Amino acid sequence: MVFNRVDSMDDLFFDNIKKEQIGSHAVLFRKKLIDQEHYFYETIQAIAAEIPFHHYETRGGGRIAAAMTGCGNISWISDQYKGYRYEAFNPITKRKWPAIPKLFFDYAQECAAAGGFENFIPDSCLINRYAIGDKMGLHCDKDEKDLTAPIVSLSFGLSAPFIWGGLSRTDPKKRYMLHSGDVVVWGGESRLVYHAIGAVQKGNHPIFGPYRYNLTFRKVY
Ligand code: MD3
Ligand code: FE
Repeated sequence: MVFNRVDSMDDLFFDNIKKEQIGSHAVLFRKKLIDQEHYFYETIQAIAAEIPFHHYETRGGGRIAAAMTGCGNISWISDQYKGYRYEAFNPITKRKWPAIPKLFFDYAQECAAAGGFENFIPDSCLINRYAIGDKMGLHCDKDEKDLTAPIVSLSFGLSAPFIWGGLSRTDPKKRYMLHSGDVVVWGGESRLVYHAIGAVQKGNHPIFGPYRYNLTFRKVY
């Protein structure tokens, strides 16, 4: 009998998708959505046609490198006066965000379940677009009312290092490269970990061009 060698008992092939346990309640699925790249590209562009990608400002006037749009009942915004928060109306167009497309919802729910969180009902999807060299500083996401729900993160296009620490800002960090089609699910004890994105790598992706896109599905209420 032949056994496949695995580097650790946490590295398994599940439905041919490599699954790495990167934290107590954080799992990374390599290339899980690689066959859906075209669908995600087209649908992101359709959402951006309604609510254009925008560079929000942090409180005090700093500029966030990633350009953002979103969908769902509420989505994430920020401005120099009140800082970041979730809002039902987009401040640029003064319109409601587009609904989460049915397939977005289904993929997010399927990914959450694969990560051990059944029946995930996201009400918000933040879409971040990074140009080459853009970063996102160390932070944790704690403004969602329901911290028992996981966050599902989908990456597309150019690659970037994902930096992931602990519950305290100064805890030691680990680094994982995230590539197009990779999915990460965070919940439980890993829900409030500090994380960051290092400089997006140079390149020109055949579908996504000179950008990295990240979608985070959240249950805010
Ligand atoms: C771990 N986005 O939008 S996704 C964010 O790639 C954000 O654009 C990064 O951090 C990006 O807030 C990283 C991975 C991620 C997202 C939310 C998390 C990891 C998380 C919330 C809790 C723990
Ligand atoms: Fe985050």
